[in-house]
Amino acid sequence: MSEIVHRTMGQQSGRRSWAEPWKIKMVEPLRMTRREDRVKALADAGCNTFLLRSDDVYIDLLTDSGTNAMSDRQWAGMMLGDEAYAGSRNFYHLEEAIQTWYGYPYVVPTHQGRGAEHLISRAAIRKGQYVPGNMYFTTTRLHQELAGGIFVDVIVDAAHDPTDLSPFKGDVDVGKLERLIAERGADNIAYVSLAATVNMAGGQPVSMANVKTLHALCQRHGIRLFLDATRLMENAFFIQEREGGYADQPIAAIAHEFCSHTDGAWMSAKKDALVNIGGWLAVRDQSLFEELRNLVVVYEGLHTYGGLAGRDMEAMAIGIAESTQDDHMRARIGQVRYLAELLQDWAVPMVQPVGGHAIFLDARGFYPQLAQSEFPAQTLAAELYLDSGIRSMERGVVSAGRDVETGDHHYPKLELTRLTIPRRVYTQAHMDVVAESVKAVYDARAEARGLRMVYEPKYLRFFQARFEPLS
Ligand code: P70
Repeated sequence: MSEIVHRTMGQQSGRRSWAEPWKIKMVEPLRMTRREDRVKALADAGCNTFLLRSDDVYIDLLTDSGTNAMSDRQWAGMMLGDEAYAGSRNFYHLEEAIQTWYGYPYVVPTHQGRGAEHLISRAAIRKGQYVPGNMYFTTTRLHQELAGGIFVDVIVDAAHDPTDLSPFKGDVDVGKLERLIAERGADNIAYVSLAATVNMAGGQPVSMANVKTLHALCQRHGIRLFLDATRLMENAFFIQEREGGYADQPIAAIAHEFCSHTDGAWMSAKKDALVNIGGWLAVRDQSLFEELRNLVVVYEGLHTYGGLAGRDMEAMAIGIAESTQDDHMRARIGQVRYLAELLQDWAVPMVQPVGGHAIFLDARGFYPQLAQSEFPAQTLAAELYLDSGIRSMERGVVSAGRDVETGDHHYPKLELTRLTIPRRVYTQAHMDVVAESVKAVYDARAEARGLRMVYEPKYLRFFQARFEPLS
């Protein structure tokens, strides 16, 4: 971890060019569709991109979750799966990878992120306790609420403003957290739930200074600080780029230091860790670990596989190490920025600064004529699909769900449509196609009419809700 930051061929010679640090060994054909097919597919899907068949999608930017291309080393690791029910050697590789790169001593594998969220929420929340966090995430908040917790958003105000250019819009507003502690009492705070980066804010990072301050504050009050490390390596890239004193430190060292200021973490390994399935939970406290290890056998599987195959754990262990490489991360975030720059040239409204995993289009900026109850971001996702078969995801009022007390919609300030970039999957030419399609939809913005919801499931409604166009 002490190696110096790796320079690209272009940087070594003072040139501007750079390229992906890999070449392609296997390809998967894409399917083109015609507009009339897309009209039908979208109607069958109730205008919800989660309900489309992937065969009807051309470029799939629904999510960066589980959609990564694995490396040759990861595929080789898949062949080394030790599918023993208990004590698989792949679990010990995974445990060692998490101890090495994240620095937590006690590890529990889970089938994916929400499996880990379920366990930590059950183990660490008493009914009626508050759970402050830097903006909600859908599954995180749901598990906190199902465990009897009350989520409180303590992110900086800048995070709610898509035009604010602050470099660390994922930071917790320490004043907000202090006020919550003073009002409710430290004993009524279950833990602080810190995500790095912050998905719903647009993939915005948390600074090292902020996590240090939070840790000191939490320690003074005897409150634990748990990290959602789903995209922590991306967060570390932003610290290297933007925070004083970190420019010459490798991402691996920055991420490790970040974790050292927390009491534990969970991860959806389907993102940073470059696999198609997997997750984990890791803590420093032995008695909490014992409780989590006990719970995992009830809900996920034995504590040495947690719902995963041995081969999945091996691929994850290798993927974690690959995710810490500076040249990998530069290319990953470089591709997101390439797309952003094309769109900025056309003044397409989006969250600024651009985050790590996606472009978040500002649907209010596209469709000022639509009320938030007419689902502008869902409308934009539908229009993009109709234009070119590109699949994106709503991150606005539909995702925010309803207030558990009043039953009303939550009306989030951010009404966004996410173009999420899978890791190592698409090329620069695909990004050109996406940019032109977004521009075409932006140019036709005055014609959009909005949607009404005709079916709404009880939990995480955005996954399965159905809509019809307003005429
Ligand atoms: C996405 C995915 C998953 C996720 C996350 C953070 C910061 C936990 C999880 C849960 C998948 C998704 C999930 C809910 C709604 C839409 C999409 N994010 N923490 O696409 O992990 O999915 O493995 O259970 O981003 O952003 P998992």
